[in-house]
Amino acid sequence: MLTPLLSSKELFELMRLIQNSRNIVICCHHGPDGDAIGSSLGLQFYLRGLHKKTNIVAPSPYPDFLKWMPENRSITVYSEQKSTAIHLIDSADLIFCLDFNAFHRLNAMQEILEKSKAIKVMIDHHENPEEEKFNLVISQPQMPSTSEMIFHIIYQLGAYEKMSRSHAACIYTGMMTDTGAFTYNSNNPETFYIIALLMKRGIDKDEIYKKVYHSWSANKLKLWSYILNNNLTFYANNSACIYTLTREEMKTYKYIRGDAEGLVNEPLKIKGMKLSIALREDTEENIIRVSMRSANGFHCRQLAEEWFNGGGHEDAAGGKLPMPMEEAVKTAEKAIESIDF
Ligand SMILES: [Mn+2]
Repeated sequence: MLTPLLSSKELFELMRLIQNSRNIVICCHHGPDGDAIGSSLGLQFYLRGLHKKTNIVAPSPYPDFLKWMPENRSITVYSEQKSTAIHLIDSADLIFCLDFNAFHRLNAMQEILEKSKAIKVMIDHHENPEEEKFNLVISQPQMPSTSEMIFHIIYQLGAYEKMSRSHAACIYTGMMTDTGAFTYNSNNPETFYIIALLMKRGIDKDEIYKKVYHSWSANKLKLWSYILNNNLTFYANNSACIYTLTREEMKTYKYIRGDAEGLVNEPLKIKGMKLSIALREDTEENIIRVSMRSANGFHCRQLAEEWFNGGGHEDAAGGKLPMPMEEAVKTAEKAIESIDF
C-alpha cells in the first residue's frame, strides 16, 4: 500500500473542484522539462478519462526529446499560439498549476493567469509556495517530482486500475527526468513501488530511458565536448566550477532547445565537487541564465536567491543575471568566494 499523499480533506476538496468544473486548463512553468510535461499529460489523461474538457497550456516550447510522449501534440504552447492559449485560459473555470509555485515562473503568461478568475490549484514540489495566490495548495517539497505526486493523487482517487500504458509512460517520464534517471532524490522505497505499479500498466522503462537520453545529435555531443574542454574553470581546489555558453557557440554547434540540458551535472562527476555553475546567454532576452547543481554537503539554493535573482531546490537551483557574460562570470566568481567550502 502507498502512504496517502493527500489528507482526506484535501482529497475531498480536489474532487469537489473537479466535479464542479466545466473547462479545465493545466499550466506548467516556462521552459518545460520532463516533469512539467509528464505531470501535465498525466493529469490530463486522468481528467479526460472523467470526460472533463481539459487542455494543457505551456508558456514556451519543450525539448524535442519529449516529443515522442503520448498526446504531447495536444499541448498548446503560448509563445507559438498566443490567441489559442489566451482563449483557453480565459474560458477556464479551473486551472491546475503543475511543477511551479510562483506566478513569475510563467514568464510572459503570468499576467493572463493572474487576471483569470478561475479557481487555481497548485500541485508542486518546490520550496516556498506563493500560497495566497491559489485556492488549493498541494505543496510537498520532499517529493522528488510533481509527476510522482500526480500518480499518488490518481491512485488515491481510485483510478489506477484504469490507467493506460500511455498514461503511465507520461508519469514515469516525469519521475525519471526529475531524478536523473533515479540517481538523486530517489531514496524513498515508495518511488520504486510506484515504478513497479507503472510497469504493471505496461510501460517499457528501458525504452523510455532510450527515447529521452539516447536521442542526441552529433552536434550536441560536440557542443558538450567543446564546453568541457574550453569553457570550464575550476575554483577552490576543484570544489567549485563555472562554465559559459554564448550565442556564438550555440550557432557554431547548431544548438537546439534542450541541447545544454544536463550539462551542468557533468562536473559533479569529479570526486569532491560541491558546486557547478552554468552561465548561458539567453537566446531571446539580453540576460544570462544561471543553472546550478550542488553535492557533497553543499546546497546551492540560497546562493541562487542571494546572488542570481532565483531559487529552486536545495541542490538544483537557478536564476538570471541582467548583464553581459563577462560581468556574469565575475558575479559567479564572487559568489564562489563568499562560500566557506
Ligand atoms: Mn519538477
